[in-house]
Amino acid sequence: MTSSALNPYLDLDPEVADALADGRPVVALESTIISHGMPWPQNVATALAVQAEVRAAGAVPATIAVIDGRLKAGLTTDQIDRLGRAGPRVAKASRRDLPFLLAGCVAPGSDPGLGATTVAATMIVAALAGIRLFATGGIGGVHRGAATSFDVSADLLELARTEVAVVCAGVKSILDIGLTLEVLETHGVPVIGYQTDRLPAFFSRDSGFCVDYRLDDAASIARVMRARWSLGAGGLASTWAAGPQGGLLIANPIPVEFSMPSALMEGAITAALADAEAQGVRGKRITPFLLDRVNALTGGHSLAANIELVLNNARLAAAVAVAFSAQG
Ligand code: PSU
Ligand code: MN
Repeated sequence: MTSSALNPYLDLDPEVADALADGRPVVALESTIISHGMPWPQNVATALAVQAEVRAAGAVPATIAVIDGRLKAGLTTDQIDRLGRAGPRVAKASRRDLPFLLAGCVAPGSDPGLGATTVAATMIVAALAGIRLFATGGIGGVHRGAATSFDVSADLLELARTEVAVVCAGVKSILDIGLTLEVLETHGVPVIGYQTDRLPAFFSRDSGFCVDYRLDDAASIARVMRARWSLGAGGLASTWAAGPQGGLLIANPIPVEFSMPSALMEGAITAALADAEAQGVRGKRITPFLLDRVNALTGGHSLAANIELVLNNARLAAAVAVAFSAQG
């Protein structure tokens, strides 16, 4: 690990540091999906396979987490194994949790020093490191019933402020997809459909909602990223648009051969939501709870689909990172 001059709490893996210094493509990967999004041992196998997929597509993977109280961009296989085996004992770390973990505080019921970064926290660390592309499965969003629960994921606010492009498989219908799109619009976050006019819904290729723009190739997405981030550069624009421009959401539909019937998933999601309600699950526990219940209720079929869509997103993120570097 190379302690980074960029931030006193950040360690860059040497391979990641070299690639960034040379302007070569790097793709950030999150770790909540490892500790809280999938069961062991599939979580570790998937995390390693996703890294391999990024490499095969010509970019360097940088899996992000908090290890022993340090922000890491690029993990060893042993560190990924630790995050996977400890599972829910790893603190789920979003924006608000990072300061505690870095200051050595231990969350109740959690292993000391370890943090599995959500989309929001992974974006923060990627931006600190200078990584522009990030591949995940699904983002957090506006929960169903948010009108009374106020449960809106910090992922959406991070997309509004941090300059990282996030490749996902759309928005999972454990969330209110329409309200999630409204919040993204309010905060000026571009939503791109890769080779589709429709926002995908994670396990299925069509949520019934449209995206802002359909783009059919990686180079076009990279050009939109450059244009977005040029708007914060100052000059005349500084009176109204200077400063960080926020991220972009790139929605990549699950390959058709792995997609799941919406009706089947909808049944499992409705049952999972009812279980959460009955057990009074709220706050940061609700997303991992729902993911776990949906997996259990679909007999592992959804896990297989989840793995495939993450691999697919890693490939697209790497292709966009390659195009982005080539345009630099
Ligand atoms: N949705 C998934 N899989 C996941 C997550 C969401 O299909 O693993 C994780 C991501 O790390 C995301 C986080 O950033 O859950 C959102 O949590 P919350 O809703 O508490 O913000
Ligand atoms: Mn929440």
